[in-house]
Amino acid sequence: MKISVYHTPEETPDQNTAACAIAIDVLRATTTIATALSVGAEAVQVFSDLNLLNRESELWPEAKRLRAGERGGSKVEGFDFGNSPLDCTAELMRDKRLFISTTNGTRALQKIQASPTVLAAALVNRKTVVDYLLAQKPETIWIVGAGWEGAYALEDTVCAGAIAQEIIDRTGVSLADLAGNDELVGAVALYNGWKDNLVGLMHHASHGQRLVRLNIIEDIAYCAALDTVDTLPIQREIGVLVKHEG
Ligand code: 3SL
Repeated sequence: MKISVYHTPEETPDQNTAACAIAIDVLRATTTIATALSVGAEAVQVFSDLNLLNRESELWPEAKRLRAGERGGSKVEGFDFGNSPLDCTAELMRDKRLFISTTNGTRALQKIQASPTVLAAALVNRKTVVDYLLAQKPETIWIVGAGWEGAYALEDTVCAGAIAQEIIDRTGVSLADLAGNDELVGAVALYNGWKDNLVGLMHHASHGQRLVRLNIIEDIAYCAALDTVDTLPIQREIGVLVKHEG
């Protein structure tokens, strides 16, 4: 098993050679997707384009759909939700399809959607991701951070490191054997430096600071928690993620 980390969709090679590709947007898209599926959403369908989301979701029965749209951290006017995992209650989500478009996270998922296996990871569901990887043992794994508009994001890298460190702890594989590129080594070092203060790291992150400016504080603590959501989103068809039933 070799893991390579790409910090942004832009850095990710166009020629996809990974057996398993994992998108991470800790703040907040992949945290929201995992949470929505954990409380009973039927599926989450991702779009980078808001107009396309509107057109596709119109084809779905009204009582069975919800629309989430986020740009720049804020809810897009006319949508049911922005991108807060705390809005994902069982009462609202059960048996609904969540159509979602966010600034960066849904783009990361689209970048890797041609992979044989596509997963969505966050700190909250780190353990379910590692359980899956250890059971399936894909030979090459790409972890793709959503970043922010093409730039590096601390919170996505720390999550990549958390996944890799858990694999090292549970299997005894060496970092040298696991690392597919230098970015993975850096991600593990970042995680080990901050694992006892992940909330603190979120506040150093530029997107964490953006959310604070928007007064979105509770989401940061929720997104920084490790292993609190027992759900692995896996792509069932292009752009459609469902809960993996292990
Ligand atoms: O960039 C994204 O995709 C979002 O997750 C950003 S936000 O956390 O909703 O502001």
